[in-house]
Amino acid sequence: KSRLPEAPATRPAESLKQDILRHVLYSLGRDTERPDRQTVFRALALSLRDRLVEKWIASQRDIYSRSSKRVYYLSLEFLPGPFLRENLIALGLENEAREALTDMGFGLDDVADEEYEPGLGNGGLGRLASCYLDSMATLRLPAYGYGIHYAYGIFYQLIKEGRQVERADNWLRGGTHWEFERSHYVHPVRFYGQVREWVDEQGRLRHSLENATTVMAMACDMFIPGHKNDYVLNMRLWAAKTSREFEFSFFNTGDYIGAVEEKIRDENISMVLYPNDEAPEGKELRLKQQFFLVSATIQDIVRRFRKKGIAWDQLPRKNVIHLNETHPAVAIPELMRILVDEELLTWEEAWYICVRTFAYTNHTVLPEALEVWPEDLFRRLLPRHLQIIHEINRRFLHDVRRQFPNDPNILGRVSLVHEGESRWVRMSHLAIVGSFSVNGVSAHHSEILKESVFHDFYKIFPERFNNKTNGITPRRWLRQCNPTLAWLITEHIGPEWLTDLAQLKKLEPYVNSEGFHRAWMEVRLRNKHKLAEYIRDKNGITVMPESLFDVHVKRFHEYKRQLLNVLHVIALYNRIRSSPGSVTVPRTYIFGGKAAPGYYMAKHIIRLINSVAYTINTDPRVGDLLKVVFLQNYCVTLAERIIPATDLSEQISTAGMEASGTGNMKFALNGAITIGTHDGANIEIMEHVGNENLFLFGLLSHEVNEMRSQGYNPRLFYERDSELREVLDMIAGGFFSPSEPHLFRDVVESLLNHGDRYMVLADFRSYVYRQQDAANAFMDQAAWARMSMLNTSRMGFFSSDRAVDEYAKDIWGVSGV
Ligand code: 26Q
Repeated sequence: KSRLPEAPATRPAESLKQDILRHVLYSLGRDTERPDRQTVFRALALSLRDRLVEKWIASQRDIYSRSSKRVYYLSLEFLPGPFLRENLIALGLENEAREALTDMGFGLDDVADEEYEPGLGNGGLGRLASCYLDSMATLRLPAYGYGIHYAYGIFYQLIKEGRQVERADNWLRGGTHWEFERSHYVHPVRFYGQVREWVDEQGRLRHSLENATTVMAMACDMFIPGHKNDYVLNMRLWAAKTSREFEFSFFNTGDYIGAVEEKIRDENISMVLYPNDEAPEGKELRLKQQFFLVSATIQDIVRRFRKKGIAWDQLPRKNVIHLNETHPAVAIPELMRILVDEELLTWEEAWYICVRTFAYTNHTVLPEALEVWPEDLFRRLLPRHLQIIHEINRRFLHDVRRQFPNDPNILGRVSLVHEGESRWVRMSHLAIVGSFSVNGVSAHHSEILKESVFHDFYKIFPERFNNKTNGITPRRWLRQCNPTLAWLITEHIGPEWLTDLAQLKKLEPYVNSEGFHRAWMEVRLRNKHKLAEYIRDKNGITVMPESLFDVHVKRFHEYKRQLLNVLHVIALYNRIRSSPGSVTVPRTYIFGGKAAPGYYMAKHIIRLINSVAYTINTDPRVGDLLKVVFLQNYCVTLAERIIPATDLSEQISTAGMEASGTGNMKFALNGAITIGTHDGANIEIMEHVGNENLFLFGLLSHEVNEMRSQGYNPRLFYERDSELREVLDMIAGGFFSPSEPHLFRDVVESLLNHGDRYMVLADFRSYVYRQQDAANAFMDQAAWARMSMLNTSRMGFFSSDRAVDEYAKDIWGVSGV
């Protein structure tokens, strides 16, 4: 076994500085005399990549030599956020980097601000995947993240005249410094074409794809270090490359420009991340992306497995493939195709292997978010896969018929193909039938899956259903984004909480210590000062750091009910105007989040918030009592600024609709108090921090269902509640859009005349009451401080280390190397 190069014997800070200068000159081709900040950032990143790749090679050798069972985490999205500080902390090089940079005349914070984050995800689902990679690395699991190397990530959001404007997110423009592009390392991905059926010499019926289009998938690797454990995982992202450059015939066609056009068409596959979450867009290119990820990844998995030289039936003993939502579910027929068509296993042998290899996590219960594809499109793009899905379905329905002879209707309900006027492939049904494990992401959500969304499947496969409540990594979401609070904690209980978050419990004895109180609140106030500065900088609005920072940041969606929040803001505004003195707690409202570019109502609500903000912020009667701020382009980097400065965390989805939420956990971990509904992980947060340390309100999910089935009438709430009525009348009457009085009429219509699908009006009054409770609590700063500390100290359960450990033990059957 060859030796890895030894680290030089000089001091770490000095050797880091030498590396930075070496990269400035030899990798970036710049003068070492006066490098600019961006150059220094990139050279530092390259210096860290050197250290990461060494540890990665060593980690891979460990996995290989132990012949460990591997975990493959497949996700169409990863949202890692900026890497610099994370990697410095994980490698234990923060102080060294600070020293090296100071030596060169730079501050670490300024240099870190040069980083532009890869936005290769929409929101919760992509961020969860990145938290889990962090924990898999920290737990030393033999794991690999697989995704797509989109050239353009989630759009950059500008707010112009109150409206969302989308700009391309060309995150690669400055070159890449964290990844290795492996241009020699490519897999062919084949789609379109026709299935040819033939009989081979042994008389077997064979299937192959003729006239397929081939695109190459090139690996780009990024490194994910564990926390100070010398272990490094990789996230392998596939970039599409034309296959034509790999063919000599390219030069013989004569149609040079035409061939280049085809190259562009091929490389389009990994061009852009689809910006819709929760309401998928059924575009051909999206299905192509999904298959592109799947095909390249399965080839990688099979290649590694083949090297072992063991029988195919050992595949599930040595590998588990985790499907992050149904987006990569076509992996199931793809593995079947390889085993049956190429490796010539029988159907039964192949299926036995598949169902023991795949596990599926569901992240949503919204009916419009369940992924389906028109059968015709499927047949055109992936003809052999559709045949395989039909065969899976035929056998599955045969078994179901035998299991439920007296319930013929169940067949239509569970079929992998919906048969109505048009035929649709149901990806969730495929994922459930082809996996040994199906999990939800909070206790509440997992119950809903069993009771309603997938009730039939629960009857058929009860043993497959389980819960894995989401978690977040405390390295990024406390240590890195809130270093002063992290330091205060470590000072009192030591640093073990970083890898064992349950240790935060040890803070509890200090909740009665006055000194700790003061220190805690000083740190929080300093964070609020910094955010206030940022707000002044970006939005030109002056906010009071001492005011209650009430924060609602997440993707814009009607079910997340940013609208409910703004209705309450307007109600407060009216109270201030009509009876000065009735509102005593000054508040700063902070909103942030992107709307899918084609989601009319979500964009309209963004516009409403900005109009309300303008009206309130410029009304002299309001003064410091109320400020409303919309921060543009909410992303991981911005979340890291906002969360440590938040007092009140808004988690107010309609009960039964937010699968889990993870923002809720990030806020509570940093000492914010939650105002929220009985939904997703809010319920478990309440169970851990105690009902007296957060503000829950509103209908329960079964009450939402009952109210709906009894015929919910939002108008009743409008008529009975004069404060609500005034608010809605103002919006509809153009109070916030004087030059366009009808501008926001649609918003009010959706509530009053289109059924208020998300029960905003039904929950309004209890929200207003709970907000008053929150304001009253904030007036007693000592009591608030206590609540804040208790939130942090009781959040141990919500570490992604706990979540990933549960996945490892209960689903994957793997342990650390
Ligand atoms: C699907 C097909 C075509 C185009 C887009 C999509 C698509 C993309 C993203 C569908 C859904 C998503 C994202 C879903 C998501 O982020 N769900 C969130 O997952 C979190 C992690 O489990 C939960 O905490 C949130 O409650 C859930 O909303």
